[in-house]
Amino acid sequence: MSKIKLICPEVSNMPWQDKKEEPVQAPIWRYSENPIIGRNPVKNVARIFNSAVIPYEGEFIGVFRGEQTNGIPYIYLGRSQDGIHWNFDENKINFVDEEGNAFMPIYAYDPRLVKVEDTYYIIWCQDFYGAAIGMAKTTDFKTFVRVENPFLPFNRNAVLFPRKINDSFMMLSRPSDSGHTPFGDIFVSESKDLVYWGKHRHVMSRGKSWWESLKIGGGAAPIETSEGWLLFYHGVSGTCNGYVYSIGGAILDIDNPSIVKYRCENFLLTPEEWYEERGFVPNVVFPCATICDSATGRITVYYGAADSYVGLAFTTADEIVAYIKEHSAVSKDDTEIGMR
Ligand code: BMA
Repeated sequence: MSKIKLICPEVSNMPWQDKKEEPVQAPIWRYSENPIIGRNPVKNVARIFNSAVIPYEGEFIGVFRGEQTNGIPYIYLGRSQDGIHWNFDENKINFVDEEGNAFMPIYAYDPRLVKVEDTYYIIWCQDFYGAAIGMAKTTDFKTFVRVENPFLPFNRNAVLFPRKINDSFMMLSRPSDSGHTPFGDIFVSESKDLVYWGKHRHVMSRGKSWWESLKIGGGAAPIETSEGWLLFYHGVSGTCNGYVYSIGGAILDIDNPSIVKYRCENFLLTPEEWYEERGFVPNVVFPCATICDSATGRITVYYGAADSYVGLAFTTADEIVAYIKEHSAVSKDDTEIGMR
């Protein structure tokens, strides 16, 4: 039994591999068979990465960033019995408007998939006179209805919380510019109806640690735990040879997630393996989803690698929370409510 409680369903068939004996820097270890999705996984799709999955009807379903052979990213649906081996639809997801008319974005990337109450929400980056956040909902993974774009441009990185907080939907996002933004902090916004978003609060600044000193962005949907919201996010370092993306961890206040309780000054995962260091964009690990099992406290992280592959990494609630607390370094910017 884990000491730290995960407040989520039991998922006894989630992908899992025990920790190996050799020392790892942090309490999170890679799947030995990574990457789980290789090149050219679907007709007309050269690479799948930065993708999100969720348990569904005893199996797993996911929304995948598919880089088409014309170079334009779209979102593809995939299904899996074990969360490791995936079958993808050959056609990209067809989004419709409330009336059922086709309503496709020009491009779509970095999807997150979050269940709130009985509805599944997809949140991604798309064109809205510049890079901005798109959102759609589904209850059956057959019809995908786009809802209002939550934010003005520019913003390329958003993820919903898996439940309402104080009766409001909550969304993390990272306002940006239209390019490969050389700055960026995480903010949280709330909405009663998923149409009007407001009460914007600052959550975390880019870090003092050099691995996250350029910008940060929300990664997987926050995980509800007995210590607060466990957030796996990405942090970027701007080296003389380009950006390096690592995975970081923080714990946000359960009732007011603009307050950071603990923030790990060390990265949890940084590019080390060939599939993370070598690819379309080298040196990228980019988390977009987790699967958790409340019975065991196990957590599996899905991350994009080098903008080319999908990898898995594992941890437990006890190990990750203890590590984040042990190495926590929060600044005033993180610990205040974030209102000016
Ligand atoms: C970011 C996003 C991610 C990508 C990363 C590294 O700006 O576009 O999709 O993984 O850059 O290229």
